Amino acid sequence: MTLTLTRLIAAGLVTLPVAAFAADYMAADANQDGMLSYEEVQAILPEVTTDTFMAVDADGDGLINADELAVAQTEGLMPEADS
Ligand SMILES: [Ca+2]
Ligand SMILES: [Ca+2]
Repeated sequence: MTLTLTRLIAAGLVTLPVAAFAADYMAADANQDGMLSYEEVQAILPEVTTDTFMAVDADGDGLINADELAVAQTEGLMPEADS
């Protein structure tokens, strides 16, 4: 059942509601350094503003690491990852 739904979504035949949207953070990490830059986040989540990004980037290094992402998801700043 799940596999069938996945295939329909992949084929563009089924569109999930916005609330069910899940980001693929692994795919978003374009340079595969294990962190997400603002540009990488924007590629999958264009609605994330610089203000949101800065709020998520707790240590202010300009990159979101796994810990910062986990906190952001808990606080609802970023959608849950697609796993
Ligand atoms: Ca990266
Ligand atoms: Ca950071």
